[in-house]
Amino acid sequence: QMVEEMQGGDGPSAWNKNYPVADGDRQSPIDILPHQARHDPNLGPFVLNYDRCTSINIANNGHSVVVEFEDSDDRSVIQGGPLDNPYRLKQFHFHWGGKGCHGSEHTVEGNSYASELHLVHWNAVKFKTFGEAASAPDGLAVLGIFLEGSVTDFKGFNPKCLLPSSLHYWTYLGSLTTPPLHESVTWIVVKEPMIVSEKQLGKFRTLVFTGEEEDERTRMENNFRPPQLLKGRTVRSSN
Ligand code: BO1
Ligand code: ZN
Repeated sequence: QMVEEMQGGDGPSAWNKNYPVADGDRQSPIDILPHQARHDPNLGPFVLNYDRCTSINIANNGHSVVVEFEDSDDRSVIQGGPLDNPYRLKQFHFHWGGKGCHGSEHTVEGNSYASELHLVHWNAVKFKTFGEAASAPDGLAVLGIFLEGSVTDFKGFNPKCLLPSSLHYWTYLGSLTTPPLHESVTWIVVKEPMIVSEKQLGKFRTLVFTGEEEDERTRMENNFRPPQLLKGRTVRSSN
């Protein structure tokens, strides 16, 4: 891909050099084929308890914009769905592209959305720290929400409507989508996208990469990994 050549070949296709698990058996993201997803009547709804959540800070971490949460107790958790116990909210961040229609990590039948929100949770029932959970097969649960850019008018738009009205989802066993790419994530990808304006997506694209020398001064865009091989995994559907 041209983007990578311009970034000096240290992008997703070069990650297997330092992180062999990049070619592993449960990597993320994936292309979701709805017709091949298995309907599982045992998959109940997932429940978000974010009522008393305490955000700590918001940062440009060099790769995305990240909001971190206090995670010393179980006050903000996701539970139910494919999960055996509550997972604590640690942070959320976004992936986006440089053009209207690309930017999500997961794709649906080969189609991208403009952006993807990741709410990252860890299994504090089984593990002592996020770091410990992050490399365990059942350590993390990431909730993925697609953001779709719209060309329609948004005057008088009530932000409450940004929550998708339906929380039906696909779920599969996968990985972190950036190094260290640990295969520790139960992915829960919500089917219905949220609508955001092009102006909001434009705000993302005003951010600037930091850290890697080649990335300096380049606008933060296309910070998504392309879909990886399914390698026999089953994607389950909540409805
Ligand atoms: S993602 O949701 O699969 N895109 C994803 C990818 C990488 C991380 C998290 C989520 N990385 C981890 C870092 C930790 C850091 C943690 C929380 O994020 O490996 O060092 O503490 O910010
Ligand atoms: Zn992510």
